[in-house]
Amino acid sequence: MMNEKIIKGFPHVKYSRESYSDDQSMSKSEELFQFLSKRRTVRDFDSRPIPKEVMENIIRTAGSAPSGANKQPWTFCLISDPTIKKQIRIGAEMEEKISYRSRMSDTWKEDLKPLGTDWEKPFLETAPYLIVVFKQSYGLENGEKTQHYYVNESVGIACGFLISAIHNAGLVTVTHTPSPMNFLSKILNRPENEKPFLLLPVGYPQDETFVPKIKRKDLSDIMKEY
Ligand code: IYR
Repeated sequence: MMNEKIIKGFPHVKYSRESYSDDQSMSKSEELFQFLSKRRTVRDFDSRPIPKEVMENIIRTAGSAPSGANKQPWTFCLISDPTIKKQIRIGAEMEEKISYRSRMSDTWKEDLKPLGTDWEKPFLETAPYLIVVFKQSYGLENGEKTQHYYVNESVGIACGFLISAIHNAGLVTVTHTPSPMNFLSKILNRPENEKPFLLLPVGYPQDETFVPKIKRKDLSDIMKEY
């Protein structure tokens, strides 16, 4: 069996995949749609701990996303230390307080009203884990700068994988974007090539959690066929 070969001078491995009939494909696609449709952004967390192995698998899944020239320009900081969580909460709430008071427009605040958000972020301490995703604007290999490509697109796609993996493990999250986010680089002591991208608390939802009654757009509104 030839599972490996050299193509244009570079090693390749045989691509293997599950193969499905149209009927199987139909039910697989329907099942994933139904499953991912149940995902909701949750802001009320229980402090019940999560095995670290679960978090490692979730981050491995995010790391399997496609990226520009396969540079994998991301770092996922996994935080469970209560002292660091507290520092992050203080930093985030400091920025959020200013944002809600003076940086965000009236229209923006009006748009957020159905979601019931405000500057207070208790979930940053309640959730057993925080994941801070950093994008690597460029690489640093033995002190040498290397080029990265389509960094925002790549890290955004990886975050999609991450959020799906969190949902798949029966956990919840909220994509929190305190702005500006540079306080996270300082607290986590990240190198200069990394910029904070997204902050996700991860945990179980509180018992009896309510989420906003909002709707997703219909297929006809998001898909245009040619
Ligand atoms: N970053 C703030 C505000 C906020 C902005 C958007 I756009 C949201 O969809 C939700 C919140 C916060 O996290 O509260």
